[in-house]
Amino acid sequence: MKLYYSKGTCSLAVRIALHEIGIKAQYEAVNLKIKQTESGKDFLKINAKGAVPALELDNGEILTENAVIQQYLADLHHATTVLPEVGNFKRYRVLEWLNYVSTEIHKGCGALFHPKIPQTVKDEVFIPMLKAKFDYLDAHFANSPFLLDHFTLPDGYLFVILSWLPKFNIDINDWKNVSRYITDVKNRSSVKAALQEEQLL
Ligand SMILES: N[C@@H](CCC(=O)N[C@@H](CS)C(=O)NCC(=O)O)C(=O)O
Repeated sequence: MKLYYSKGTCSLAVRIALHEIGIKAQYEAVNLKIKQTESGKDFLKINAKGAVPALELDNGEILTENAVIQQYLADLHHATTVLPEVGNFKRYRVLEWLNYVSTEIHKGCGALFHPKIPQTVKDEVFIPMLKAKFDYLDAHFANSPFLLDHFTLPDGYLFVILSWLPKFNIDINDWKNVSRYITDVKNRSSVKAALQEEQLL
């Protein structure tokens, strides 16, 4: 299988999951601005949505959507530590967080990247909305080492999104428990390996 990725973007969450589960994969970088892969392919022919991550399976199928790719990988390899089996209620706790990270935290950052949204709107509307979510996470991490009681799929994903905060001049040290969580996740060997591969460490 091959992961189409772009350095430091949300596709890094899939790379972390691949390492955490222990799956060997190929990787091909995508230039998102021109929608071209490093081997010169038109990325829009691979994923018409133009976004990473996109996972190419050995049968040629392309699977997109971060939260779904991660579930597929865990299920395929029976990686029940990071995603419990169907029917186990703990699975739905993991999916509850995966959905929250995807729809609230990841997409909550979307407006901050938009070049046409004025900075004042970002400062007065979008950043406060995001900060309220960090308050929620901070309270959660006061009593929990990870999103759940051990590292599961959404932790790698949340870690990646939180790594973008300096770009928006948000200081994570304002949230002590989130800050501790980031350090703990960063120390995992799967996360270190993924960061090293993308030359982010
Ligand atoms: N719904 C997609 C969104 C993925 C996404 O937002 N990817 C960003 C990188 S973090 C991207 O490729 N943006 C380029 C674009 O959409 O043109 C998912 O959850 O995987």
